[in-house]
Amino acid sequence: YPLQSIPDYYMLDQLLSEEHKLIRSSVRDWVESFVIPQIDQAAQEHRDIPGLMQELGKIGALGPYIPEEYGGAGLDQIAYGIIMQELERGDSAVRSAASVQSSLVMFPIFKYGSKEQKEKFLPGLAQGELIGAFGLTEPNHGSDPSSMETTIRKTADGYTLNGAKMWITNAPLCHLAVVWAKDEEGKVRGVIVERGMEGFSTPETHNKWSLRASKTGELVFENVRIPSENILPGVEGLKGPLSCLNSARYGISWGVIGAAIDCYCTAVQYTKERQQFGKPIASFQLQQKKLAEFLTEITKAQLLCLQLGNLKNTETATPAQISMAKRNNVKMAIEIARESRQMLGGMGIMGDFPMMRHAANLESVITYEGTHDIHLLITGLDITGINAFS
Ligand code: TGC
Ligand code: FAD
Repeated sequence: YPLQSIPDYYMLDQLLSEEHKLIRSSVRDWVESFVIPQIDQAAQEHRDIPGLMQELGKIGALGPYIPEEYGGAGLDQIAYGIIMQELERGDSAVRSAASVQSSLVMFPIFKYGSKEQKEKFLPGLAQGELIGAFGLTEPNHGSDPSSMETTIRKTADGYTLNGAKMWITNAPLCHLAVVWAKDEEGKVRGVIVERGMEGFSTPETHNKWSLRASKTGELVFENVRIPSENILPGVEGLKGPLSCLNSARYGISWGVIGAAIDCYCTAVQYTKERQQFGKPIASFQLQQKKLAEFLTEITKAQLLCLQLGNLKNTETATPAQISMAKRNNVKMAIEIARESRQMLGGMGIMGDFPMMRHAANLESVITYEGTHDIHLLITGLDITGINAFS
């Protein structure tokens, strides 16, 4: 489909700066030239895209809102969101790579790290020369990270880390991982674990039917000796990892609009060209209903993100507002992916079209960064003041 057909039904461009539009067009061009030509094959072959992180670094997609002194681009939150949207129009795996690196690795090091940690890691992460991972989820504790079993214990000359993390994006590729573990007092601490530390391994998780162009794996710690300088000094407690999730969930809210746009634009073009019963299938009311609902939902999601971005820019967005946007927008995108796939008939299951890949990817997106149901319960808690989790 022509890029001019990407919808802006409510003329939201009027609310964007020239810089936002410039960033969007450069990331869009990069996705067209670098991601789209190879993404289907990478996903079919269940392998990552070679050199992806360095490429993301070159286009400024890693840590866009981290200040320039640490290698970031010093952009605002709306620019970050726009970048995520454009990347996920290509594939959720590409957005995942950028969101983990930006929100879950660079953000905690920038926000809670020492000056030395920032200087040591942030510039390499921003360039994509270093690949980071984020370890919160464990085999026995996903939605309930406060019950984590991974431990960090003080020793004579530093710390020892024991335990395991599961479902970790980029674990098999990472040079470092920001890992969350409990100390002797049961307080959650952030630890930077580096590749090569004895007792640290990262086995890959094979045979996924979702996010196939992204590497997922475990982080296993067997008496890993951690020097004191690798502990994040600026935060204690579950609010450390959960504050990183605020940033990543916000980015996902924007990102999935990109996946929905890719499905919508493909469906518009296909249904106008494909003829059945002597007419384009776009001329049938049932198909028009679907297209009209897709555009309505995409437009509503865009509005939600834009205002959430304004709130993020003034640091007034609440975690519950972010949960609402993540939950609403991922549901919107997964429904558009599934419905639009049907509109292509048999062709919809083929790799020549993006729907099946987006629909499968979005099964992970609706699960990670807090499941669909957990975000509903966060909203329920915000409304009632009553915690229904436990
Ligand atoms: P709770 O008692 O509510 O809170 C504990 C402490 O944390 C604070 N807090 C937050 N702080 C910042 N941001 C938030 N969103 C926060 N939510 C809570 C809270 O104020 C409290 O602070 P303090 O100072 O009083 O101690 O915690 P809880 O144990 O009841 O859990 C609440 C719940 C269920 C909402 C939370 O655990 C949760 O969000 N669970 C979902 C887990 C999750 O999202 N995991 C994601 C793993 S990372 C991932 O999926 C990456 S995929 C990336 C990719 O590939 O793109
Ligand atoms: P569970 O917590 O076991 O939940 C199973 C079901 O029970 C869900 O439907 C859930 O909604 C429901 N449920 C749980 N508790 C309640 C409740 N109180 N009330 C009602 N229903 C409930 N994690 C990381 O730390 N870092 C990463 O980089 C990362 N990347 C990921 C990449 C992929 C591809 C995937 C699939 C996951 C990734 N995750 C990562 C893990 C992800 O965050 C977890 O899978 C997610 O938080 C859910 O945890 P779980 O899988 O253990 O499911």
